[in-house]
Amino acid sequence: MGIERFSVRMRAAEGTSHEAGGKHISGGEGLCIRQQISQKTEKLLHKALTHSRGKADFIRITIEKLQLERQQCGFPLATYSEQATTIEEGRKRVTEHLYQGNIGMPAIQAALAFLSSTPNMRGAILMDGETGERLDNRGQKGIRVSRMDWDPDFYKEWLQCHPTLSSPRIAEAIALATKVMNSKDTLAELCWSDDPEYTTGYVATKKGYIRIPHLKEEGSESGGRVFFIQRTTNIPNYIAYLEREPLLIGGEFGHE
Ligand code: WAQ
Ligand code: MG
Repeated sequence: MGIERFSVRMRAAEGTSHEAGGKHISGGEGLCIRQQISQKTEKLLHKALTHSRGKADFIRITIEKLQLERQQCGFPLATYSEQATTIEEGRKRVTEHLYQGNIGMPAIQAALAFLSSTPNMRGAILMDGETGERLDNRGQKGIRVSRMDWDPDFYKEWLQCHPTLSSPRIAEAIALATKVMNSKDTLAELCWSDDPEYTTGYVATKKGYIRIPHLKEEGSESGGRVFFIQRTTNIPNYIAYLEREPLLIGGEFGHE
């Protein structure tokens, strides 16, 4: 009758809370069994307290029990790594992959321009995959994808096949992109970090998770996530899926 997991999530801001206009520092989400709640919480707190974007003055941690169904377990996206040596080249790769993924040129340009000029987003924006029009009205809060994680044993097995990809940041990004691409409403995703030192980003399409280096200048705090969708998507349902529906990568059901 389903499997029990706890959703543990964190968001941190500098100055004051996000709601009161503080600067977004860091966020994180995970799923774990009851016995690992303290450990998971400690990891997220450490992430918030040692972040390159600044000093966290407000930290919110939420811990909540979930029951997962069989269909809420799944496999991660296939992963590819592209080469690029300059920002121009990196963004050219982005454009090619999104275009091959049926995203229109106006939307690709709008997404690149958005991520280049947005230093304080805490979630993702929804964009019309053809015209580039923003389709959510969440402002800087955006939409925070939540309640997804790797099963720890499955992750260890996966790492043996992907030894060069062993960082929590990459694991978190693949989990998020897998959940986003699991919705039939998502056409593609573009992401790069808002952390000043991390300039590799990715495109997720039906093909998989494609890592691309040099998507922004080192030192820039501009970054975020754009989910490309069809204009006809039922937005409230789509947001409810992203924010609330759990996804456990691997796990008891992943091995069947
Ligand atoms: N849901 C929606 N948007 C989010 C979430 C989330 N759970 N987490 C982060 N974002 C948005 C938000 O606007 C952040 O400012 C932005 O994404 C960047 O988040 O393969 O580290 O955690 O080498 O800084 C991708 C490449 C790294 C990894 C992305 O993003 C690789 C990264 P960060
Ligand atoms: Mg960040």
